[in-house]
Amino acid sequence: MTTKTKLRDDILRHLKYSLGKDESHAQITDWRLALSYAIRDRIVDPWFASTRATYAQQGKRVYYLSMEFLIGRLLEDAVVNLRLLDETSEIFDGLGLSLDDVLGDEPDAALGNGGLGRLAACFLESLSTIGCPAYGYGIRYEHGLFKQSFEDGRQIEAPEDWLTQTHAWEFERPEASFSIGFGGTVTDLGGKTVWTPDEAVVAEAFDTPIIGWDGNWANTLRLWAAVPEQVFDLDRFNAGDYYGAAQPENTARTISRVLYPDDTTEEGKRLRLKQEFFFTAASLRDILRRFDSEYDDLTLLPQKVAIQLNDTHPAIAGPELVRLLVDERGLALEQAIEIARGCLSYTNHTLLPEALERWGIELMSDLLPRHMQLIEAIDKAHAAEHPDRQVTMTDEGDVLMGPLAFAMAHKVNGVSALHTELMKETVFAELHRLHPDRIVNETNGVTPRRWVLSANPRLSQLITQAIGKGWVDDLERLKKLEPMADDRTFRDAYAAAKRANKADLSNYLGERGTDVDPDAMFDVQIKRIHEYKRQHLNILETIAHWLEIKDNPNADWVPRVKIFGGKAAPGYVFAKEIIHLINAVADVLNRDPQTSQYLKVAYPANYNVTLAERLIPAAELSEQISTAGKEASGTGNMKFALNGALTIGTLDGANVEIRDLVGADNFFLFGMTAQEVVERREVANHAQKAIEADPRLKRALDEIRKGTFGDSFDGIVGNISGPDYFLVASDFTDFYRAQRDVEKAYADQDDWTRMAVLNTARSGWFSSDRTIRGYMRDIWDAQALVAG
Ligand code: F58
Repeated sequence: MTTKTKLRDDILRHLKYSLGKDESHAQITDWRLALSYAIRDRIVDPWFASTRATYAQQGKRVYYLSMEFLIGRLLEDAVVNLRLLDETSEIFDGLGLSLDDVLGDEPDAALGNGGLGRLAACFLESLSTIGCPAYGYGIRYEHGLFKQSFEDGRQIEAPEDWLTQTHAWEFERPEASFSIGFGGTVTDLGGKTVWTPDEAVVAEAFDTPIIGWDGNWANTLRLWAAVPEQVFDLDRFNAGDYYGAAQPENTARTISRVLYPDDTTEEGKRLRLKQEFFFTAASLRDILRRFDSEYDDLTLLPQKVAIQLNDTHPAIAGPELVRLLVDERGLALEQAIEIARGCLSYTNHTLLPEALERWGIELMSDLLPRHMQLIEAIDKAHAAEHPDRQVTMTDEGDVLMGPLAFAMAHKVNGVSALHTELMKETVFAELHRLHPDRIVNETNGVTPRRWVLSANPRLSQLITQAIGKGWVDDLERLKKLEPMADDRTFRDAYAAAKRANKADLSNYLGERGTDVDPDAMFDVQIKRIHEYKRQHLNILETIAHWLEIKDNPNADWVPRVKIFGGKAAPGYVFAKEIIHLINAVADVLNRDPQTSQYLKVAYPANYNVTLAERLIPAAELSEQISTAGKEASGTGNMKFALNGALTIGTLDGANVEIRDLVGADNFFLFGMTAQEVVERREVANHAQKAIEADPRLKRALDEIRKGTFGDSFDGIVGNISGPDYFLVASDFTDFYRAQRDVEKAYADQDDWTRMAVLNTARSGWFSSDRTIRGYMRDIWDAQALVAG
């Protein structure tokens, strides 16, 4: 039987026997689930083989602890990695259905906010592609990141409900469950410390296999759901208290109910800390259980177990692992700290002071009394080792999770070269002085399977025709495309692929109410809405440019579509005002008969992984315009460069490395450096000075102020003209200049394509396979295995 016939039979069998549907009654969701089960069946054997190989070879396991895994849709990924895309597509053609419709039916699993969560998802896929034995550990949120819509241009949030549909990929593991305690008291029983929590919930495991490229290896994403210890209080129910009877269930389930949309809100701090401890504690117990099944010497732990903390959200792992080793296994404190540190390492993703986690000592002592004691003990041990130290793990009534994570990790990494250097100079300056070998850099990467091969089939086909298929798991082979930048035929084919992607996107945007010309330049800024990412700089420049066109509507302007995508944290008022402004500007510009042929603004709602997969292949200009020193790395910037968009950007995060690799001539640089940013802030009235020096900027601000866009947007205008911490005004003039350089370059379409080809050819280093190999070598000391 051919691969295709067998797959077709399996799909039909699942439709009938797993879903209880016949072909004539099957809905698109039934087909999608039938395909998912048939594909999942093909993952199980390599999955088991991977586990067997790990046990047989006693390999070191990597555990990636993350509050977020922004995995998006999984079906296409699995089909592509099993190399079954053509067969699957033919099968559905034969059934009179479109595979795109079937794949498009899958909910986008948004168990993350942005870059940090998406990075974790790319890492899981790369770990499997490489064959590094690994588990991802996180929370099985019932509701992922909120759904965004716009009403009168303003963001409206609605709950996300991906789990209301059958989630085809997971296996429930009721046998793998742990009771996780909170609160209570700590007592000393004859020299033995005993923590007696006064509340407990059960962490129940759900496993999703993640298959690597070519289907050779699969790792597990294990997500914990919170369930009550006692499902139901029968006594209360019988006494007529029906609501109260369900209370234990409600209280427990709250812990895994929602993903925190950000940390800008004060409320729910206690719940957030509970979530962090819940999944961290369950994961550590699971890790030790697995270790115990193979080894009986705890000193081997650092040789066999690497635990990566994705930001400080799981940083309670330090004290919790020490607690497990001291209180439950009887190790001495010093030895426990040493073993824990040998296993743990920590990735920092931000230098923004407001995003560095701190927990009130009162809250910590109340919720995790034993851990608070151990944090103090860890702090004391650190002080004893370094008597001259200033840094402490607590400050002004708070526990500082950054220093705690640092102290309990054998390696601490930043996510781009610049960010890592700034970590050493700023937030971790003193800890770096005390531990000069601890901080290392691992520049982020993205998986080429999702972000090129699946998302951009036209480009992928062209690349494969030109250099063979090997690039998919050896992305630096894209270098071989470099000479083709000078080959007219190749450039034409490359430009045709981009044009077709743009046509697809313009249909998509048209169906959502914004008609755009597929021959205009597609200029894209997609990411969370944040002041430091400066979407307001971008829209301000758009207004200034619009006014310029209006002054001279018959000139030869380069047509452009400004595309925005992104969500604002529900409690982040300023970011929401930015969204409102962008939509208000879109409203005016798109209807302006004088200018709309040259300049349009599109802001499709509910930006998510799936929408990114649509936008990036069609983009020609990638906006990476954060205030220098603020964006730790960025990963969208890498996806754009690989897909042949040219970057307009500041020297921030990984932009620096992108520019170094693609070449300064193929990158539109503007703005102050991180150092200049710091100096500029010291200049009195810097914003006013910048505004006075640039009539275009002044005019754009006046235009907003006078109500052209409906509202006067006092918050934004007032901020840019006043404190302007993120230096929108001071970077405006150079940004405007760089945008005009972009237009000049775009006017020569053929040369633009040449630069785009060079961007693709020179960005192979940004594969997350390279990043993961870096972690394996520098941090985990882990080896890839081969499944038998
Ligand atoms: C991002 N952080 C960085 N945090 O901003 C970005 O530069 C980097 O490329 C990426 O991590 C991966 O290293 C980020 O996404 C969050 O989403 C926080 C999660 C917890 C709540 C606050 C936001």
